[in-house]
Amino acid sequence: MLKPEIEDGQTRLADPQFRADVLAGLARRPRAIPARWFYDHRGSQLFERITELPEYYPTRTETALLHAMCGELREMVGTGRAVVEFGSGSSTKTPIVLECLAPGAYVPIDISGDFLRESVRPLAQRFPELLILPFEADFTRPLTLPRTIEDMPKLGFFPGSTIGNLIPLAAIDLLRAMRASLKEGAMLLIGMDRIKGEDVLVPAYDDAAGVTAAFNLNLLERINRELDGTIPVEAFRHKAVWNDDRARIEMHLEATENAAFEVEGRAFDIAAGETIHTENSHKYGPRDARILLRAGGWTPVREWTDPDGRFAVILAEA
Ligand code: AVJ
Repeated sequence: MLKPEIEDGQTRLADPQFRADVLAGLARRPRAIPARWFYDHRGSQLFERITELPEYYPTRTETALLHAMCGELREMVGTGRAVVEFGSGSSTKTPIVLECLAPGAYVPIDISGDFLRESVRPLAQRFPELLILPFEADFTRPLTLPRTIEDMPKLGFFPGSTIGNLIPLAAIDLLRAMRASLKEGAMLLIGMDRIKGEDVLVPAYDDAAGVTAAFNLNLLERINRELDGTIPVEAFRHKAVWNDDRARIEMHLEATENAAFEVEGRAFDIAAGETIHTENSHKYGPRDARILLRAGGWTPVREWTDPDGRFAVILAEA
């Protein structure tokens, strides 16, 4: 049954796709639930805290990079494009790019209308002259952008190495969908996390303060809250491992003892040592990143990295 949930003062129904993904994901072997379900209200707050952790280098590295590269970026991209951000634009990176490029319009695309409206408000205040056109849509499929920006060349913006959440097949599909949406003459500015030593990668996803553990475990709490679950959260522990063959960090929730529970009236058993796979974070070497972009229909034209080569921001054209 769908159950109304009280969250930040509003009554909601559990997302039917969340329900379907959780029930199917717990039933399959290996068990796996897509990472997109981390981001309920509490999960989004915990992710904010992750971006400020000393071990989590991606956000601060990319932010510094965007500041440092602004002059060169402006030269290559010009002013007057429509910046189309894939994701709600609630990050601190959005104003850096808007400040730098003085675009003709800004179009944040997100599947959650609530997140969109929340993120647009402070941007509208900070950039009163800017035409902001929030667009509620699923950007994993090609979409028709607002008529108002039809004649403006587009710059897609996809920061944060969010592309890394997808397996390469899905990443290529997404890049192609973006190309179809943005049309000819478009450019894309995308952040990708680089391959590096496990000594840096693993702590970034398993921090000393336990914030990433709480972020991962919150998924079980969300299932209990929204899907009438009885999962004993204390019987699970956060695990982050580097999968070298696939060049990705994997996050899992490992059962530390045998457990039996229900979700939406369905019974599940998990044995001690078994895991639920909750996230992939793929890392790309310089050539890997360029091949991925080309496979998705984009030609890399310029890239910027920090002095330690931890993170790359790549500019590509359609
Ligand atoms: C938002 C997908 C880029 O993979 O680094 C951070 C999510 N998960 N810590 C990442 C995340 C655990 C993050 N992305």
